[in-house]
Amino acid sequence: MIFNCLFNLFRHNFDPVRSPGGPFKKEGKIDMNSLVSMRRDGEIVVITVDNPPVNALSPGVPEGIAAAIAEVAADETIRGAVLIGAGQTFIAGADIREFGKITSGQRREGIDFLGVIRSIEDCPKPTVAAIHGTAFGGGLEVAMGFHYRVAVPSAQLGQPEVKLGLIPGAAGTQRLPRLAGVELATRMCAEGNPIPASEALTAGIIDRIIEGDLLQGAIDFLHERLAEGGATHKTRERDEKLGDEVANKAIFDAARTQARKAARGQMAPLAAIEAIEAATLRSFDDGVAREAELFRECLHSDQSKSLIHVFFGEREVARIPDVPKDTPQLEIRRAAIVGAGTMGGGIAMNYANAGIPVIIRETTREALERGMATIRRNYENSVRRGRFSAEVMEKRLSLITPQLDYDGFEEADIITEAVFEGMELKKTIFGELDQIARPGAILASNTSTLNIDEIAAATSRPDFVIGHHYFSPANVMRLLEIVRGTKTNRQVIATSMALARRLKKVGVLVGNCYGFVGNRMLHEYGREAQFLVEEGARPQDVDGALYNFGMAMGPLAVGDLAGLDVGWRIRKEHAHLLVPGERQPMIADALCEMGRYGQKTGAGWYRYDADRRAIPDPEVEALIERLSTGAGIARRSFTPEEIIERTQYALINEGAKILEEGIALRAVDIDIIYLNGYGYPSWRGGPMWYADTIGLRKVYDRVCEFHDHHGVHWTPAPLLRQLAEEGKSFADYRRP
Ligand code: 3H9
Repeated sequence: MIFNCLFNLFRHNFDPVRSPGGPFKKEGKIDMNSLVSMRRDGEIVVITVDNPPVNALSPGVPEGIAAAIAEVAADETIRGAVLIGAGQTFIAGADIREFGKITSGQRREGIDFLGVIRSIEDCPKPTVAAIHGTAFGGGLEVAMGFHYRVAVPSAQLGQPEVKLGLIPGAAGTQRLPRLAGVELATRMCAEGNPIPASEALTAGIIDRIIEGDLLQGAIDFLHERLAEGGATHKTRERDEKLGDEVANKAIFDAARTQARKAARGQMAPLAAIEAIEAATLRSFDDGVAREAELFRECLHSDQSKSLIHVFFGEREVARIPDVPKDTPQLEIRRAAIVGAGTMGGGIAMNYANAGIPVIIRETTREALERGMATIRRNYENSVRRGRFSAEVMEKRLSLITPQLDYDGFEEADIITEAVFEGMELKKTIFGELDQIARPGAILASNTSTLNIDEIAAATSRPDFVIGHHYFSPANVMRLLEIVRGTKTNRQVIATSMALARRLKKVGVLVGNCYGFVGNRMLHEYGREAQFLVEEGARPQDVDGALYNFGMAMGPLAVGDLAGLDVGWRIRKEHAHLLVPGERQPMIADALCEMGRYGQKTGAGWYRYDADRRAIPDPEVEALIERLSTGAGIARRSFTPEEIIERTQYALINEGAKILEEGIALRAVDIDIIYLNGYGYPSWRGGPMWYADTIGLRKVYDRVCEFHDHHGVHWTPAPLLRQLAEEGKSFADYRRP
């Protein structure tokens, strides 16, 4: 059944005459259907796609375009056509929601994209695609079927399918190299990043940049072509840019090496390269057939389903049931930060990058100068890597005012505290801020674990206190965990979510508990990694298994990077919360007692060479063996699968508790946190989605086995048990 749908998706025999609805006239324009219309402009017609918000190729759009083109071909009084998108954009691609319907078998009829585009290309009269906003994915593929393309200077063109675990599936891998050449097409399809109109012009993807009115410019361009004889260039018949085998081999080899590094573990980038390689080695039709096979493999993969889940998840997290979109927001024009350490400096850079002036305060001149020097060094590195100019750097630096006092804090619309993770210190600072800040200013804490209500209680305005938990390095990591206190005002939440977008972050709202969502789960994950080491796995076995699973780094190596002393200090502060008799890991504290804090001291779980490469250390292995044997722990070796189950299921079990308690609004919120803050592989969709792909029954059964074997810290989450018994998934779950 599914195969049939996909077969339909790629069949070549599209018949526009049979497209649904049939055209009808309305006020001088002909509606091909409700999504595509056509109007006369003298001897030419303008075809408009109007499918808000992004003119995706939902069912009806391709059919409508093809029906309009059929009309152009058949009507002797029409000499050519322009296609344009209504609203903010040209066509941003296939309708991503349709893919899930196909793979789940919900939709039987596929859209014949290939046939539609071929019918456009075969139109005997010249056609022009007029591009503004984005021509992405299927949108660019449709445009490449037109005989000419023009665009406004701000337009972006791209084949971003790999970001959804797919490859172009409407002959994009076959037409793009014919227009842009093999190297650029390979880069665009394998990496998925868009290019601006100027680059598209140089590469030959578009024929002209239109300054001013796009539609008029496109109509003028069409008239010029008609005056020259009205040639109809078919992209599929061009081969002058397909290169030679030797040069192409070097391009594909380099692209494969890059894809294996930059998109480790992902199949789509390699499939995209293979499809373009087919374009260079086979006929157009055979290349299209190979593209279709590869597209189908990608479409049905767990990787694509996961990445599509991530695409919609990143948008879903912005929806907060009791903070509707129209909640009034506070204006953020000026910011201030307490603390110029690693976090404070990174946060200040975020504000400056967004053009918001920010004051940064430290208590000693030495710490302030050190903080500013780090900020400058980070910016200089970006300039060196060509990310922006020295002028931009100076502009951003000029927005950051370093100082030793609270002068000017009374004018700030938001003040973020980013000091040492200690409750007493934070309470003192919030007490001071309460005296200084103007009424209506947001007071945010960058705490990574502490009780936001207790911090808020140190002020007379707990409704204006909120957690803004940034991730290190704060100027790079996309996640902002926004922690809602019991009394936090809805306007403060709405403003924080909007601010996250302005700072180019993904804001995820979470509830208040120790460690919130991310670090509370991390605690279980990191602890299990250490237990595995105590039970006989070597640090490199644990880190290696998780790296191969797709994590950016293994948990022990992350500890070394972040500094083992950070966790050590937090554990000491919270020692009173430990449950007597519950097993606690021993090794990290022992390493700290030896002065092995991680990379910063040249040694932690590993030894580090001058290039910061981790080297397994026999001294650590001896320490582990001595302490674990001394504690009576039986030691054995572990397979990578066991390591993954123990660590991932620890994350998932805690995630289920967090979900049931309402600390996270939805399972997808947890996924987005892990993907953007903890180096979780996007193609696995996040820990909760990963659990769904395994099946909650299996996860629950293993958690029960671990509980029997390892004790109370593996107590199964009631929600995990409930969903497993009901045969449901985390994605289905909505809190009553
Ligand atoms: C493809 O084309 C395959 C082909 O080769 C054909 C194969 C046969 N479909 O991001 P925003 C929704 S694969 C459905 O917030 P922005 C989005 O969910 C596709 N819905 O706006 C959101 O909904 P809501 C290749 C889509 O201005 C709303 O539109 N194309 C699609 O920040 C606004 O989106 C892509 O991968 C879609 N294609 O950014 C492009 N696109 O309001 C993916 C968006 O309910 N899209 N929506 O939350 C984007 O990159 C950005 O959305 C875009 C606009 C840059 C276009």
